[in-house]
Amino acid sequence: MLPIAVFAVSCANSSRDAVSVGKPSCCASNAEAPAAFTDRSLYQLDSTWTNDANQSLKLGKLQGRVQIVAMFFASCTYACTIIVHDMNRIESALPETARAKVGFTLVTIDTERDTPEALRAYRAAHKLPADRWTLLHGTPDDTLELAALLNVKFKREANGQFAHSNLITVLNEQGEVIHQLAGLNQDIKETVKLIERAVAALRHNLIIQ
Ligand SMILES: [Cu+2]
Repeated sequence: MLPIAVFAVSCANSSRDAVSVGKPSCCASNAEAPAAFTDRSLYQLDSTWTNDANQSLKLGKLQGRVQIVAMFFASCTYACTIIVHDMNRIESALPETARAKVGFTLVTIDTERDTPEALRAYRAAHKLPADRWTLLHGTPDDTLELAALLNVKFKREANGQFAHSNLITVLNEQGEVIHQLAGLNQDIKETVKLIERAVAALRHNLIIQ
């Protein structure tokens, strides 16, 4: 039952998009696309991001852990607070051994106001541990590209807020989408189970495909 659900979500939500944006393996230049990533991997993206410690990194840096990813903006007064709270609930629900192999990544859609400094303040305000949580800022184009791959839609409104999808995405060790939790305040049981399975696969060096 469970694996089928995983595959269905993966196919429906991201694999096609990932293939269309990622470089086809036939044409990938060795210098640009790390051979280790599959063509469904978000880690193929060449975009450079800045974290809240002002360091530049590629998404491939997130490889090696199961990653729980959401797009958000720091001044959101409603939904993003709940998205982060839902991610906190997932974090708390994981057994300690699994938690150490899971990362949580927030990527801002507010490229103008959410500077690395603003993200640093957000981390402090929400007490997000530095060893597990990554907060990223990118260029508007790179942010749009990642949003498209994650199936996140967003639109800036006149009051400076954003209307946006409420989605939490689970990436396996290779950066492939294996699950998405849509909505706010959802039941996280199934998501936690899937993360634990992905962590178990990681521990035994297997790749979920
Ligand atoms: Cu929001």
